[in-house]
Amino acid sequence: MKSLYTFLLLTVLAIGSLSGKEPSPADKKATKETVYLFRSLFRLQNMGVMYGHQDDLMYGSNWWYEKGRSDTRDFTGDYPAVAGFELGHLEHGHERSLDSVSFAQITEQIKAHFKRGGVITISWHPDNPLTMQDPVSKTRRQGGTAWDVSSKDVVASILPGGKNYKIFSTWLDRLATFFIGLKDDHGTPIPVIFRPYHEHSGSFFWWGTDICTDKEYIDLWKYTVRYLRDKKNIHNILYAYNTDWVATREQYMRGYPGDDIIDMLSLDMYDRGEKFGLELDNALGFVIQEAVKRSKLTALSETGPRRGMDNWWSSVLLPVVTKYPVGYVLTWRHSYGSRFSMSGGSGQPFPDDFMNFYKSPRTLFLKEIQFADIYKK
Ligand code: BMA
Repeated sequence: MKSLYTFLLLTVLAIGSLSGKEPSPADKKATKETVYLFRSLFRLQNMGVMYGHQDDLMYGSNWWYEKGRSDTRDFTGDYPAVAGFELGHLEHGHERSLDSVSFAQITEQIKAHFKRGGVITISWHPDNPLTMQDPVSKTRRQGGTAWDVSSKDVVASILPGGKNYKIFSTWLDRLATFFIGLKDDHGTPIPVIFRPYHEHSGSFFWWGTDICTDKEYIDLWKYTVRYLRDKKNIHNILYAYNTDWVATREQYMRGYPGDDIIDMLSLDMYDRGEKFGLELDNALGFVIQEAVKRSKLTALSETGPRRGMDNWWSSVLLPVVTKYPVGYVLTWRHSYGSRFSMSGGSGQPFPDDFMNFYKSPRTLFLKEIQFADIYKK
């Protein structure tokens, strides 16, 4: 069943690449491979939904960095199509992330996943550049971190003219160095999807909706993209706009930085109860419609199962995400040492029902997208 589907997929992809009317990344100077990635993803999102997993290549709840290992592959026999990585604490020039993952090893795994023809997505939970300087706030829970929402002045303070402008520019310099370092063995820059300042509709990060004004949020985005793209000449990044739970289109679009900045419209929604299916359906409805209208990519960039539910993957997630052209759905990290894995503590990295999701002809894992040669056509 899956191979017939793959054949059809390839046929449609081939027709798509001949039609000549294809959408392009916001960055007019995007590298050839980045343009191909954008177009491949654009076509693939009509074919099926890719599976993505955060830190899949770095660790699982009971193993730590074994090159080539992956919870998804251990369980299904295939890697996820999309591999997620996190850059929090790279801004300080540290060797390891806020989750203790080595940035050198992240770079290594990004190269490996690119070589296999997989998609790479990157999140960033930067510390709070304002409150981290205050010794008193550092004593509070989450003080000085991305989750420190004790001051509403932080975004204004890092924009041009603000007192933390210099510090934040240094942080962006470090990000730039990291992105520039993402090259394959031939020196080709590796395209990545970067999703900073995520879950803007919530107010649990210092860039959240009640912590800064919409204008400040938009300015932060514009400043960041122009810094990396125009000042640092980095052209291997696709930028993803993202919110947490939203009920209306207006709520979703609040703070949207513009079509000249953004390549992907994405949504994060975790299952917290029975209404999830309907709420996700509603939100994806307008998010996808906006994306299609603007010729942008789409993703359910973070989601996770309802506690105690055995058949969540096949009965809740799959029916909704296959109703719309959703590019990928990503579930979050299996944090090392945690007693409860996604399968509720059974010792497996996923519940049995994950196999139904994997086997569906509408889901795409690495082998299926390898056929599409996403960086070459
Ligand atoms: C969060 C949690 C944190 C983690 C952060 C960045 O949602 O998983 O434990 O530090 O993501 O990966």
